[in-house]
Amino acid sequence: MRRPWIGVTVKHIRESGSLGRAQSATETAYLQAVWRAGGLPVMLPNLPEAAPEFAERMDGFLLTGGCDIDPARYGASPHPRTGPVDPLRDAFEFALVEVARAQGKPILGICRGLQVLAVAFGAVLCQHLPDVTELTHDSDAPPPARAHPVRLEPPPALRDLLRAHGIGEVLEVNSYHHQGIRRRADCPPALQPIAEAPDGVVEAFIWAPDAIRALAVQWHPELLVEDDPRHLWPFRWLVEAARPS
Ligand SMILES: [Mn+2]
Repeated sequence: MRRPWIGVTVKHIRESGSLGRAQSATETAYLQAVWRAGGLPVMLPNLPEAAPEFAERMDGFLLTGGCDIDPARYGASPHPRTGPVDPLRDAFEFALVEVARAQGKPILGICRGLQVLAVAFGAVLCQHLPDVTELTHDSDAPPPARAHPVRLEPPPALRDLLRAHGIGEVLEVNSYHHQGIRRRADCPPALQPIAEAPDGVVEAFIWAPDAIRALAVQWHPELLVEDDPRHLWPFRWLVEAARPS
């Protein structure tokens, strides 16, 4: 059986010694997790005009972590702690979500990827969670540290998958974000929250117009997989949903 092609989004980095020219890169852990879950990871450059062709040729998408989204995308002015932003990456990823949605291709969003999906569906993000909660979401503990638990409320369509991975109602996760969806009521109506931190921050949601077409998590499962293979479950969801039927 051929592995589904999973398009993985990338960030821009400026490596010293390259005269400040931007390079396209993503963390290897994402690519390895996609492979380990049975997918063929393919890195996608931030070319907004190419989004329709990627949507057609890939079987599914992984929106990776990274910088803050330009708050203009959700009609807000920047908080002093927001930024720097990457307008080209924003343009590409928002275009990609639109065309992937239209084509019914499954999307997994991680960290910034959750936020991109939420904003694409109309959410307004909390731009700096430390202003509004005592819980540490912007942890500086290196992987595989856990920062806080999440309480899962999976829909029936995810229950078998979670059971197969030995995951119950509570999952200890890492947390490397300072923005997010403050509470359930801030989730756009099209999105169903499926995990919440003890302070009410939305830590995961699905978009399921019929079957689940998007899954998003605010934590970084790719950094936990090696320590605890149960964390592969979001990648397994993506690869199975991406399998050409
Ligand atoms: Mn968190």
